[in-house]
Amino acid sequence: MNYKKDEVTNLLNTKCMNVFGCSIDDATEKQAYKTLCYVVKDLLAEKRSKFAKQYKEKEGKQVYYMSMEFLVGTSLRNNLYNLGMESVFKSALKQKKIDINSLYAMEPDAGLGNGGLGRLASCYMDAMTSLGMMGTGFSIRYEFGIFKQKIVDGWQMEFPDNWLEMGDVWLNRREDESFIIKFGGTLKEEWTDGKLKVTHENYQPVMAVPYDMYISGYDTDAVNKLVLWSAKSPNNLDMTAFSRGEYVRSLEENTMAEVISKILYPADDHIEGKRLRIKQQYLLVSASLQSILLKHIKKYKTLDNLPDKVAIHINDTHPALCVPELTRILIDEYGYDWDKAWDIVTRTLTYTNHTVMSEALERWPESLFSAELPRIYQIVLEINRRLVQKLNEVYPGDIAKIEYMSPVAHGEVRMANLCLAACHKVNGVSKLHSDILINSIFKDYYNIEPDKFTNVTNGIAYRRWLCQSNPELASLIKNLIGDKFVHDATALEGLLKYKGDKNVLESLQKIKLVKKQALAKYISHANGINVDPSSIFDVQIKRLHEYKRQLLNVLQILHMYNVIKDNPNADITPRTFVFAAKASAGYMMAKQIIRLISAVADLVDSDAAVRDKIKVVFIEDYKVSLAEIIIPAAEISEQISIAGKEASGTGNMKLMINGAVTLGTLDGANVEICEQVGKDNIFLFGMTAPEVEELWRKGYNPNFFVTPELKRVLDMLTSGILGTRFEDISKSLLTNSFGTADAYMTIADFESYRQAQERVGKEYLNRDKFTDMSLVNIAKAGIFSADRAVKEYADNIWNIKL
Ligand code: 26W
Repeated sequence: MNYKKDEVTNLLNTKCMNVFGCSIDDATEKQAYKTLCYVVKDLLAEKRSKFAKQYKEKEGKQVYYMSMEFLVGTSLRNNLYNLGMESVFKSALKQKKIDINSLYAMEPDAGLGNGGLGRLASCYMDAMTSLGMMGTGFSIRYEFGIFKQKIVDGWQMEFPDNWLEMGDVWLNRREDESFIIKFGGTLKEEWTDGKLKVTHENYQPVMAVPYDMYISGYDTDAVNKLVLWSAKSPNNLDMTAFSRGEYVRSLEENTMAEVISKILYPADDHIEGKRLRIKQQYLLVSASLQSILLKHIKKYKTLDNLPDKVAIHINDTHPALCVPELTRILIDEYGYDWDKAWDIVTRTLTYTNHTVMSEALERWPESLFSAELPRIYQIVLEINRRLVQKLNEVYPGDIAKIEYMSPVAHGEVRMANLCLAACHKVNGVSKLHSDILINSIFKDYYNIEPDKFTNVTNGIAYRRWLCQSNPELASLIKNLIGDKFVHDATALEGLLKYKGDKNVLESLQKIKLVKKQALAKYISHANGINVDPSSIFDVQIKRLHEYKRQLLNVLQILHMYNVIKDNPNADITPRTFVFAAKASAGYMMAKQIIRLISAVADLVDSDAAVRDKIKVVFIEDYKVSLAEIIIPAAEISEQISIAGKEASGTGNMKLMINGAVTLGTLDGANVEICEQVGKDNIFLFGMTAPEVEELWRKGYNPNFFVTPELKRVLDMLTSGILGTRFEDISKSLLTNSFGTADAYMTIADFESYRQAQERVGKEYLNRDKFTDMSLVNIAKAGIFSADRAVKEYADNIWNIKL
């Protein structure tokens, strides 16, 4: 958009006057921040209305992306950047003596997600918009997003994230577009004219009120919407109770309804079979589908062509209720018969799987499911009945297999099987992950319908992660190869011709140093620790989970500690180990590992012989905006999950494009990172996925893999670090009474990891060679752009022409 400085100043003044009754000169900082956001929102609204009009005339196919999570992070800088208006706003504000950076700093992260899955959804909204697609995200307006984390004496403490106070500036409430969602109740069945009619009675109605958030894209006419549903009681007060003087009881029902959208479930990678969670899922699904179908009917007067005009995407199984709910609406509300309804359902829905961890595959007890969603339950049973009938023809008599594939079995409703039964396309999120899906957990479905399955390797909104978070690097790249890469990330390959170019390597080193200094400043402020910007910055930043093996990292640090203690002159390249990770609140082992990291941080710091060589920092409250500070400063990207468990990873891609070299296993997208950069530009270690499988088959006893160095480290856990013992951890690694010790093979991979870390230390000493590796990583990161990923979804999954 083309605005001059004075016009921007006018917009700011008028808005400030309208909302706060003062000019921008007299506004408080908070008022200035809100004014700026409102002005940007208005610009987006204007663009949106043009885009929507254009689109309406075209009658193209559109995507609805259903996800319980969107980890949006901050929007202000992103929107200004995307509109190409950052500098004009900056100078307009500067004239008013307002530093735009201090306004940026006031924006809370919209933390409406846990980790990888939620952030991916946000990156894809950005890419859809940048590609000019009509794509709408649907989720929940959690009043409290992912909790705030503080570390107190090594323990994680959780605090509520009241993001709406400053974050609601981006939301537009649309009360008039609300829908009623029905929970509980009973079903009445009647035969009329030879047709069975089911009526849902005595249900508790909850109103779903949408809040729209505009999503901008880079250099595009498109503006998309993220629609966040909020639960509201349909009747404000129970007047009978109120008139009897029972004020509190009259409010009770409101509170019960409104609690549905209060809080994001903070569990990543494990299910909690909670009633409230299924209500959240149904609220999202039912409200979104009602809204999609109403719009469609208004436009086309029929739902027969729904699959030609609409793709509805199920982001992991959390919105899997789309399957029975869409069926229900078509049958109960629009009068379709089963076969026709099912045909529409299957041709409209698609599904992405994001994890193979069995504890994360959603299952609901039938009793809870049927009590909360009686009509939906009935439909699920019918889907199941028809499927089992079909499977009996394909696998006659193979009861075990049919049971394994069934959406309903053993007293549970299994959401992944529901998606597999109904969706016409199913994908994994990296080559390795998609292979594992078809060769193992979804094998039986693959055997009947191989064409249903595909892969789309994840991608990132690299303009946020490179151009916005690391403008210094982006501008160097522009000087070297021009700005084509801002539209087309594969143009980064142009950098390869600067391999070995002394000047370029020096510039890269200078920029890295600047970003390391910035992170050092943050750490000194947040942790009160001074870290040395000339040491290697080695980072592991992601949710805390045993399979991601933060523990492997700490054990190796303890080993380094021992080496230095034995020989203070040992040849160790100074290193700063940075961790940032939230543990799900009830995950005790994860919390113990955080404690261990903190204890090791204290241990190395307390020792004069060690502290100049290694530093360990745990930065609290990991979130999108913090990642934007850490990632540009990183030199080593720790991607050390046990092979076969990390579906893809996306932090690995963000770190790569900022020049960090991966130290990792051949897991998830690391495999493809390795393919891109070649074995010389990545530090690989550990067992491969088939080797892991083979070791489980043979029987794994970690005790056979304990080297003397590792034994010494494990003994430290047992005897205590600065007085704290970590026996839970060492026991979980070694006590093999039921063959369950070390479920993530930390011990089996330790020696290989130790050696890889030794290589890192040595290779870093040749700075130019290391920087060359870094350059190759940046140059080869283009393929991991979300633009590429979304194009593949459009081509292979949604059947949308761009
Ligand atoms: C129901 C509890 C629950 C909550 C979240 C189960 C599972 C999840 C997600 C599937 C976990 C998740 O975020 N998975 C991550 O998805 C990323 C995007 O595809 C991948 O890059 C990560 O490898 C994967 O762990």
